Amino acid sequence: RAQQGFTVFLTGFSGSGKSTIANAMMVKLMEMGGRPVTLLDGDIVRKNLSSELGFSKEHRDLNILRIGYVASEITKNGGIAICAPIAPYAVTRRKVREAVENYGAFVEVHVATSIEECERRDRKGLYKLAREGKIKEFTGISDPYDVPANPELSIDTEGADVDNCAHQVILKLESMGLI
Ligand code: GGZ
Repeated sequence: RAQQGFTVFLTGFSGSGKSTIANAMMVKLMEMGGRPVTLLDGDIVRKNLSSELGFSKEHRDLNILRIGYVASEITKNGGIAICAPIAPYAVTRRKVREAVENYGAFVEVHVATSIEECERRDRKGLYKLAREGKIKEFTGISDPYDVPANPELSIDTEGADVDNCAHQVILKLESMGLI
């Protein structure tokens, strides 16, 4: 019997390491062969599916529900979807979980880098702009983030390198019987 599809949904602050971990996982899963792997990264989606949207609660929710719809279609067809948006609202993440679980497994991964560490790194200079009020409604600074209450996995990136973080997700997928 063909293996079921599944969605890995990484959530966390800007600069938490979601994209980096998603890319490393993508490489590992593709090396294993078999099912196609589709990456739905925050910035890819915002450029190609959600280019008209901003960062109000309504627009973030729309963005996440679109990602969830695409992930559920991929899952339905037996593929692997890796999503990596901030997805700050628990209710919206739950809706995506429900959509995906109609067809396969939903693996929520909290990339739990603290806001202090993300701001200290400030790789793109966005936190500085948010502090200066030049970016409004910035997640963790001037906009909310609901910490996941029951993720399948929570990753502490402060004591582990990218490869190790991606490996933790792979081990979780193995323990769930998904790969
Ligand atoms: C949060 C923002 C904002 C605001 C622009 N708040 O580090 P980045 O740049 O590449 O990741 C952030 C990205 C967040 O988009 P998402 O689609 O993942 O967000 S959501 O899930 O909430 O829809 C950041 C950039 O967009 N960015 N303004 N105000 N991040």
